[in-house]
Amino acid sequence: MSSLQQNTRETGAESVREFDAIVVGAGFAGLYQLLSLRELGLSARVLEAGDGVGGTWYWNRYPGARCDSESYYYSYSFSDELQQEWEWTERYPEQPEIMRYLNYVADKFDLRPDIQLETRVTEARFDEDANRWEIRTEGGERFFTQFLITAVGCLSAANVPDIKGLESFEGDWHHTGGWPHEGVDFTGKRVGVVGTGSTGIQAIPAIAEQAAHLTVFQRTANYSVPARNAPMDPEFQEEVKENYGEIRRKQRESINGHPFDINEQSALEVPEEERQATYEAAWETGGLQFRAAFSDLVVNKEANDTASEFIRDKIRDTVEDPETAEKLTPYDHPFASKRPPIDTGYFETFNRDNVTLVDIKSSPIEEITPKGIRTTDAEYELDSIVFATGFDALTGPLLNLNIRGKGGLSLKEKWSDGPRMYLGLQTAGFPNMFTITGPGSPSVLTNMPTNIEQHVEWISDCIQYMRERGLDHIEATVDAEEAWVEHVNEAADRTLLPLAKSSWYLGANVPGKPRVFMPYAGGLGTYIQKCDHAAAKGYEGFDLTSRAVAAERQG
Ligand code: N01
Repeated sequence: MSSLQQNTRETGAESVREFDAIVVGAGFAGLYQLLSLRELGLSARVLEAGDGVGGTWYWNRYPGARCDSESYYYSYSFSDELQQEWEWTERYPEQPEIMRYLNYVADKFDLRPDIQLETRVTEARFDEDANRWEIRTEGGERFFTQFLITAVGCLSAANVPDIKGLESFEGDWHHTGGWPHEGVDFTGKRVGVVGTGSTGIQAIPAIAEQAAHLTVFQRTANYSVPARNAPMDPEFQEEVKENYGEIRRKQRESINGHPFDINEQSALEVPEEERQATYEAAWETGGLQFRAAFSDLVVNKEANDTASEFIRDKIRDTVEDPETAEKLTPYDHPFASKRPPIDTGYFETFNRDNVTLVDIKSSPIEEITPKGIRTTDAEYELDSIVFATGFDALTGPLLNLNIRGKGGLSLKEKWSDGPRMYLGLQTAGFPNMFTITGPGSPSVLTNMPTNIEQHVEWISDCIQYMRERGLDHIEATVDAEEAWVEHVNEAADRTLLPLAKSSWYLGANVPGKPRVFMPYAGGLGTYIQKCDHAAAKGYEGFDLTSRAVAAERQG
């Protein structure tokens, strides 16, 4: 019998369900959190808006969607059996392969009975008297739970730009983060793609191959490094499996959750010839480890300039039309100060006869007309528009849950000047609520499954600690939160990341969003040590109490 059946009671027309823990979201985070809570003996339920598991990967099924971390480490490490038996087919897994993997995990660990699909959470409210959360869904269901764990992902609230006239467009339009499951056939169509972040850079080459004509509307030119995707070499896969212990250790001790080695030399301490040879070798290897070519590319502007200029030269060498090449060349931010995209034939795509680049920084979009997109320069007739315009990152998915904590304070009010969390795990005033990879944790600056696993295990250990001691209430203190927010800012300021003024790390892509650097840039290894240290000191920075004992003392 599943915990749903065990904990359901019907009250008139309404069904009210009680659980020890409710997890919102059935992606990498939600699936593992469910398993981990079950192992503690808690009754837990996952509420998921989609009609399948997969989270961000469930929604992002646009053409060309592929992971930018390598398959052998963009995966769970918690089960050696799982990592030994699963066979990856490519260096970077394509979206359908990740979906197969997550569905396999859901079946292998028999998670489905405790996952409720097509259930969108619309409200969560902390009831102080009862010391529990009440959760409401779009379908009118109510749930009560001691612990609320959000596993909603960092990049799951689509940012569809508010452009005048969109509703008048006679063709079809889609945001990449909510792609139709049946796919979209662009054969013979005139397609416009707005946005050249990681998503646009993946989608543009794939759409160009199908469409009659593709017009790319670029606001900010971006750096990109070739992915060099290839079928998985069976020998390499075997070697990885034999060495998983060491690979996972390296990931957890690393800066970004990737197991590759960072060159210990500064880009500035080697002669020009050697520096260029190092970049050439890294370019040939491809992938996110281009950042590891030298030790100081994300912390020293002068060192970074050498990498940025190397990539600019590659763009000029690749793109045949000098005017198009110039438009595609980024000058406004240092390489890797925004999440660096990796690509398969992105710059080469602009050499195709059926592709046009429109610079909407110099000629902004004025409106969408029934026939297409009109900029200050011209009207571009289109049959389809693809918005690869990113997400209301990190905070958006949490604020969409309409969460209210103590005293009825809403998370929206509390975060009106930007997110405030302690360790990215809890926010003061919202007891017994944990966030997996929340603002203030390394999250999007890392290989996500690594940070997710660490968070899930930390949360489960904390709940276990509380249960063993008869504690039922945990809340980050305001002092710990303040100190952590300050530390997050200092950590960002030690890097070049805040220099990218149009970055979604800063919330700059969403009009009206507070400009606050959201993820923790101090490195995953350091971050894990800080989380472990807090736990070892009896959850330092958190108030842990038993409500019954507290009430007795008061009475
Ligand atoms: O979103 P983005 P994304 N008018 O915000 C432009 C992860 N990811 O979906 O830079 C016109 O980076 C915007 O322009 P600007 C990865 O972490 C992972 O591409 O704001 N243009 C930009 O060009 C990534 O970083 C994988 O000036 C507008 C683009 O749209 C994150 O998701 C794959 C606009 C948005 O770029 C987000 O990437 C894909 C407007 N009103 C993504 N608003 C993997 O491989 C925005 N833009 C795992």
